[in-house]
Amino acid sequence: MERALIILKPDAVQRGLIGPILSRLEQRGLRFQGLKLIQMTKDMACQHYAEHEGKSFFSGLITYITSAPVLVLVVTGKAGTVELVRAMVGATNPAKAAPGTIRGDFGLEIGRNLIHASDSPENGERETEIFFKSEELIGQWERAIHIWIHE
Ligand code: IDP
Ligand code: MG
Repeated sequence: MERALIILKPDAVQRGLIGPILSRLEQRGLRFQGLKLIQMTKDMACQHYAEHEGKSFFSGLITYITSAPVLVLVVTGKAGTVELVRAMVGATNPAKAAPGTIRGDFGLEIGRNLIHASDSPENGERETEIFFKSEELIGQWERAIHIWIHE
């Protein structure tokens, strides 16, 4: 089992793109384990983006991600789920992201790239713990259409 932490960033929420982006994830067949709208605190943002501390874009990134509500969600699935979600999200810079990806279809600039997705199963676990208490995550459940998505 793998977990990916996904964030629909302030620009996605403000632009009314929660529905279209969640639809893509649902239609692909992914299973949501937890989902909520939050106002990210500076502490949460710094913890989440700790690896980027000291980079030129860091302070702008923290301002951006805390500037309006975000939707945080956890997607679970078999091995490879994290990589699959990253492929759906597309390259960091939307200007270079392939058409058909979320960033490639909805964005234009790196500083407004709409969505975050964990880049490894380890980060999926680490990032999930920043935003969700264990009781906020649904345990074992299967979508009714599971057998029509999985062999
Ligand atoms: P990722 O979100 O595709 O994993 P990272 O390199 O981990 O990309 O960067 C984290 C986030 O920091 C990006 O999604 C983007 O919001 C922001 N970011 C990265 N590079 C730049 C930049 O050069 N200018 C402005 N923002 C940036
Ligand atoms: Mg990253």
